[in-house]
Amino acid sequence: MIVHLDMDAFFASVEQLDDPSLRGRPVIVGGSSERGVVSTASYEARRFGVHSAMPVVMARKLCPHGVFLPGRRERYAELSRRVMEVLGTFSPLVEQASIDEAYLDITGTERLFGDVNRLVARLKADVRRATGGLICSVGVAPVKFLAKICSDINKPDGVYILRPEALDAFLCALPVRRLPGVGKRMAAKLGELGIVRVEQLRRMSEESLQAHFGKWGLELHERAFGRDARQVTPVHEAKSESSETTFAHDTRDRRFLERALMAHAERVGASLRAQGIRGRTVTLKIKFADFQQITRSQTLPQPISSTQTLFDVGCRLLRAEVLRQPVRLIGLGLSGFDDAPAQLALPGVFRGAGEQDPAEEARRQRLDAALDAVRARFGKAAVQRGRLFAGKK
Ligand code: TTP
Ligand code: MG
Repeated sequence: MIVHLDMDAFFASVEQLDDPSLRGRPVIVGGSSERGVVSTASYEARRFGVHSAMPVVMARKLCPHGVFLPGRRERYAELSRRVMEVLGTFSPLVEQASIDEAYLDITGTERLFGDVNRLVARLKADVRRATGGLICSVGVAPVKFLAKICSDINKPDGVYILRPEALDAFLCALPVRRLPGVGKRMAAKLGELGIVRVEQLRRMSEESLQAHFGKWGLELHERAFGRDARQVTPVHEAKSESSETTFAHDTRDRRFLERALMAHAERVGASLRAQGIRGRTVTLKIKFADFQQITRSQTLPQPISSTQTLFDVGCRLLRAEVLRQPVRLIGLGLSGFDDAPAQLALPGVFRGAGEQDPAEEARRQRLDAALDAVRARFGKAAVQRGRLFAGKK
C-alpha cells in the first residue's frame, strides 16, 4: 500500500497560519512584482479563478481584493521539513516528491498503526500538530500513480483510499486526462481516437498504442491496467555532485581549461537543479601531467545552483593556480547542500542570495530553468552557451 500526501494550498496556507488575519481571505503567493507569476493561491482565491502559474497581472484582475504576498521560501522549507519528519515516523520508506508532497510505502505497518483508515487519520493529525495547523490531503492505493491521483480527489483536507478490489472499477471510470503524462494535447489526440475514459484505453492493443504514441503508448497501456513498477525510494542524500574529464592531451591552455569548466558547471548545475538542491561549496580539482592532484574550494555565503555562478567560482579558483605542469584532468564539484529540496525558484519567491548578489543569482537561475526546459524537450544540444559553442569545430 502506498500513501501519497500533498499539502493543501501549501505556500498560501503557511501565510494564513503565520498571520491569522489572512485566514478566510483570498491569499495569492508569488506576486511580488507585476511581471511575476502566481506560485499558489488559497482556496478562497481559487474561487475567483486564480491558480498557479497565472500571471500576477491577471490574478489581480480576477481578484482585486486579494492579498498578494512575495513568499518566504525559508519558512516553507522549514515546514516542509517538519512534515517529512512526521512521515518518517510512519514508515522508513518515505520519498519526498516536491516541497509539499511525498510517497510512503506503508506495506506491513498494520500491526503498528492499525488499519489504513486509522493510519491516515493519525498521519493527518500528526502533520497538523507538527506544523501548528497545516492541512493536507492523502491518497492511498496499491501503486504510486494511483496514490497521487487519489490524494487529489477530495482536496482540500481530503482522504481517498483505493482498495485493491476496487481498483478495476475505479480505473475504468477514470478520465484518461487524469493519468500522469496525459496533458491537454495528449488528451485531445486520445479523444480523436475515441478514448476518453481508461475503460476505452484498455481496449486499445499495446501495438496500436505504441504505433500512435511510441514508447509513451506502452506506458499508457501499463497505467490503464493499474501497473506502475516504481518503488518508493527514499531520496539518497547526495553529499556532493561533481563532473570531471581527463583530456586526450595534457594542456596548459587556460581558455581550453575554462571551456571544460563551463561544460562541468553546466552538467553539475543541471543535475542539482533537476534534484531541486543547492550547495555552498564549490571545489575545483586538477590533476597534472605527473599525476599530482590538487583540490581548491571556496564556500559561498549562500547556496547556489546556477551554471554561471558555478563557472565563475571555478574559474576564479583556476586563475589563482600556477600551472606548474600541463593539466591532465580538470573537474568541478558542488557540496554543502541545504537540506530541504528547493522545488521551484520562481521570480519573486526566490530568496536565497547568490554568490554576492541575490538578484543576479536569481536571474541566473531563471535563465538556467529556461535552458533546462528547452533541453528537456529538444535534447542537450538544442541550446548551448557561447563559450562552449566556440569549442566546437
Ligand atoms: P501544489 O501541491 O501543486 O499546490 P498547492 O499545495 O499550493 O495546492 P493544492 O492544494 O492544490 O495541492 O504545489 C505546492 C507548492 O509549490 C505551492 O504551494 C506553491 C509551489 N508552486 C509554485 O511555486 N509554482 C507552481 O506552478 C506550482 C504548481 C506550485
Ligand atoms: Mg499541494
